[in-house]
Amino acid sequence: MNIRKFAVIAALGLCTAGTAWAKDYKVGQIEIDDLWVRASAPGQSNGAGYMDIDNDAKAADRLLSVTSDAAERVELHTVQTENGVSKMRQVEGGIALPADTEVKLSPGGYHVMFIKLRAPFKDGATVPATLKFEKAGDVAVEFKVKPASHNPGMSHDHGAMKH
Ligand SMILES: [Cu+2]
Repeated sequence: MNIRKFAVIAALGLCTAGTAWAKDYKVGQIEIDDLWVRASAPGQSNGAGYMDIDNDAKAADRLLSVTSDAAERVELHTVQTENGVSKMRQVEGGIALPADTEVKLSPGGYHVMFIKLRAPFKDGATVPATLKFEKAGDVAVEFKVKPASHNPGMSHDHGAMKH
């Protein structure tokens, strides 16, 4: 095993360990796991949040919105690539959650956009928020702030994208 390969495996191991501490949430038949945001870089005024949403119900649901006192405004975004350029777009009408399906919000795809942070996200802190589902209702959650280097298997650098 060469050193680079070992480093990658070690990094993956750390991410897995982080996931194991994550608090899980449940509202109705919806389970939310591994909520995280990346620690803010100096001068960064926005932050992206990620999570896994598992809809165990036999009917589709929808993540309508996220609210949080940590930012002036919170939006649901997705990333679209046009002519080789990745751009973020607000998701109209929320994120669809098909029956019996897990939807992942992850770097390079769906994410929760915290706009104009009231204070920078600090490594190790938590960010309280409320998720609003169309059928399952509201649930209070906490996003865990992970180090700026945290990048679960994606080469896509969200932080470099323009709003
Ligand atoms: Cu965004």
